[in-house]
Amino acid sequence: MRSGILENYQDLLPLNERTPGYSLCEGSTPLVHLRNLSREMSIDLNVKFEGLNPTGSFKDRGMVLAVAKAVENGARALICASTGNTSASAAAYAAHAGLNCYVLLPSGFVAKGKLAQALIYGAKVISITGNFDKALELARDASREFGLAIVNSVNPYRLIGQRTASWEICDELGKSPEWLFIPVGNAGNISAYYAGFLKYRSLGRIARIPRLMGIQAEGASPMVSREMIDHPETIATAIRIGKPVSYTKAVKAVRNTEGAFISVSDDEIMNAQKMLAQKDGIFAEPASCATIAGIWKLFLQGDLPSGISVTCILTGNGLKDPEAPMKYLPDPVEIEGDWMSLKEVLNK
Ligand code: AN7
Repeated sequence: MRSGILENYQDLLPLNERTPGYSLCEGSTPLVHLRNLSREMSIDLNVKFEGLNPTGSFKDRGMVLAVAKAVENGARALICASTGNTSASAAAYAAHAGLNCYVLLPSGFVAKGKLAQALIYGAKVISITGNFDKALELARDASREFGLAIVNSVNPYRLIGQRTASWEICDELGKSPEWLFIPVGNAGNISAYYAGFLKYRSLGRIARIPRLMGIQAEGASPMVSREMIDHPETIATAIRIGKPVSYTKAVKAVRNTEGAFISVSDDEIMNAQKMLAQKDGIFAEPASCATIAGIWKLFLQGDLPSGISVTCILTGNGLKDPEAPMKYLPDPVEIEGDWMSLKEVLNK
């Protein structure tokens, strides 16, 4: 039977005999070689498709550990704020562990699939006016006042669990990639990858840490402008975040690896999403496609060295948010259901 990250990386995670061994078979996601985009940009481009985790995003890696540790420490209920994916994951693992779960969402800015997930897994969903940053502030207050275990990335176990993705990449490649592109919202995941690579280097499993390229949406790019933003805006709602909790850690991760923070426009993100799907057959959500937009942008500017090995983290599944691409994709061709009508279309 397949196992999850707690079993696969038990030696590198803070587990003990009282930690429940939860698993929805998270992790072990495929590293897919993009044959067409690799050729076009003259690089060796692999994507880590985190959208194939149990709830469709990378959040499951940190969540399984955070929930296991919460139960180990006697928690009865969880709380989180979310742009969507964290809430879907928290709700699923709460169900798995038999806990109640409260989620705070920015009203009107969570993709439909993610909202459906939080509801179907049985979380108490509370929609607030205001953005994610406000929701997180409220969730932290509620966690203190009501003794609820907070499972946002302010919970250290979340980022520790997320390190496992960096380890899987190195285990599979037998070394680290030269460059790594990753979308940045709350800046937790990029910090987790950095910590994961540092750990593997200290164990002698890799020689070098990749250059970390953090990609943000233009309207929500506090890491690029180096100042917090009160009103973040982007079609990539997953990363519609103005005040990243892990700001300082992320700055260090990028500085120490000679990487960079780059912003891309919503148009560039949506073009990249279509390009990834139509050239290489992978449907990732807009926030994830910010990475492809970032690589493409560097390529067009002539700033992407040819021949380098690049891994790109596709953090979430495109199916979570079909409405975003459907805003600009053409409607299907509608015909009468008869042979003559079909022939007419196929002859065109
Ligand atoms: C698909 O679910 O913050 O920089 O509340 O869903 O670690 O925040 C989601 C973030 C990238 C950014 N890609 O990661 C939430 C939430 C996807 C995401 C990010 C998110 P961080």
